[in-house]
Amino acid sequence: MKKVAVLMGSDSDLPVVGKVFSVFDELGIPYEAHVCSAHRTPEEARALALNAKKNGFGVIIAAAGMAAHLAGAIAANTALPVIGIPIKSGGLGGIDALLSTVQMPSGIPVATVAIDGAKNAAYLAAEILALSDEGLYEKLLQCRGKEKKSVLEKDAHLAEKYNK
Ligand code: RP5
Repeated sequence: MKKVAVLMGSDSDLPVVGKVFSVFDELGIPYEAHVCSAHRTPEEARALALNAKKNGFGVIIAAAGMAAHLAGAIAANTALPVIGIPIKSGGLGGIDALLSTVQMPSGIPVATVAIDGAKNAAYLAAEILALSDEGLYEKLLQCRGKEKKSVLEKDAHLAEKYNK
């Protein structure tokens, strides 16, 4: 299976980005994590993107806050799918990062998840890898099944408590 590169603009993003690792560990998806910044380490970010395909990556996740250009800067240097996670940081509650990540010019897409939406970034990356991996696709269906079971249990619990 191809690996996922999980990039974050700062280690201060780790409390959110860590949720990606939990999902990947559960699904058995190989990944590498790096701190790299579009603004503070632009050469390193560019090199990671340029070399990602030959280094065995199939998808890149890029998380950043504030003027969040990391996902876009990565997408500018690779045609691998790039998923952006806008991180809530600074004074604008993540809206700044959301708009910076999502508003890409045509031809250079970044699939942007919700502010701090690390879990969905992980599941979307898994879905992309599952296009060529039936076993992973089955695992994703099982995850959906667990989500469904959990909601049905919560509904039953609520009904038992309130619906007299
Ligand atoms: C962004 O600036 C990072 O992704 C982080 O969300 C934010 C703040 O970074 P630090 O000042 O905490 O390193 O580039």
